Amino acid sequence: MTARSRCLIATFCVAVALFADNSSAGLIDNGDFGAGSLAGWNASGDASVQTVYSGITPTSPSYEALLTNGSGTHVSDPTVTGTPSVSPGIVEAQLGLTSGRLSELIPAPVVNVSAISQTFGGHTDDRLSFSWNFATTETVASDFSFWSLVEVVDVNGQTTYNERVLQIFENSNFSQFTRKDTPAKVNNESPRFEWMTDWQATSYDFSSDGEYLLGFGVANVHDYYNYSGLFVDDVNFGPTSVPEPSTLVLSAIGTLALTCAAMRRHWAAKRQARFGA
Ligand SMILES: [Ca+2]
Ligand SMILES: [Ca+2]
Repeated sequence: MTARSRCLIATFCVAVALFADNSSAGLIDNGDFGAGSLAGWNASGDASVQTVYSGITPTSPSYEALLTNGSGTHVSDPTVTGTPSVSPGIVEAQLGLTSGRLSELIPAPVVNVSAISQTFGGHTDDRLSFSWNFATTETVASDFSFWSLVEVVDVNGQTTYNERVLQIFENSNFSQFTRKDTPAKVNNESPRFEWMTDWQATSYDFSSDGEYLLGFGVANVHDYYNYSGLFVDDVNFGPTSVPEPSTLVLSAIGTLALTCAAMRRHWAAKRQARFGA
């Protein structure tokens, strides 16, 4: 093999390695909501993107998703967008969950829900990660926010949905997180929230390849009164261990240096053979 061939192969290998390390990143469409819309997501109910709301700013520029369980039927139950939240059955179908599953989760009767969802290809050993912030005005019922991950399997034209994750982030009793006073009425939005968990990070490592349906939602429990919201941002899917850019650069430089050294030896040998130097 000539030095030139080795050079070409080495360069190709470096290019493939660089590509492979990032090949599964970015499979979530508009995961940072940077499009300034819910493009790439299916939405039900009161779902929107915001630059700031109730003093809650995105974790990445320049937008965050906001879901509320408002239905617009009562003064304590407003919506942000004017589109009311929907019945739990609609969201359960959207997210590939069995009928009645959301009420089983709390457990208490869910009245209405808003949700966003997206289907993507999952890979073994890759990681899904995202940021969320549950905010509420509820003081009595256990309004809750949640996320779901369902594997979508097609067998002989028949689609089945296998629930992998259905997890409450937090409910309005704040069983996991301490209530925090929301920052002062920064923007005087209506509706605004009174308490929140602040931004939290969640991740999930995949153990099998497949098509997955990812969902985020917020639910009213027992009645329509006193709304809650779920902020979502930075939904990412990629390798669990991404090499540092500096590591990649050093690897590429090292490989190219070895190749160039081999080429120099090759040219020196040719010169020696031709001129006898
Ligand atoms: Ca963002
Ligand atoms: Ca409520």
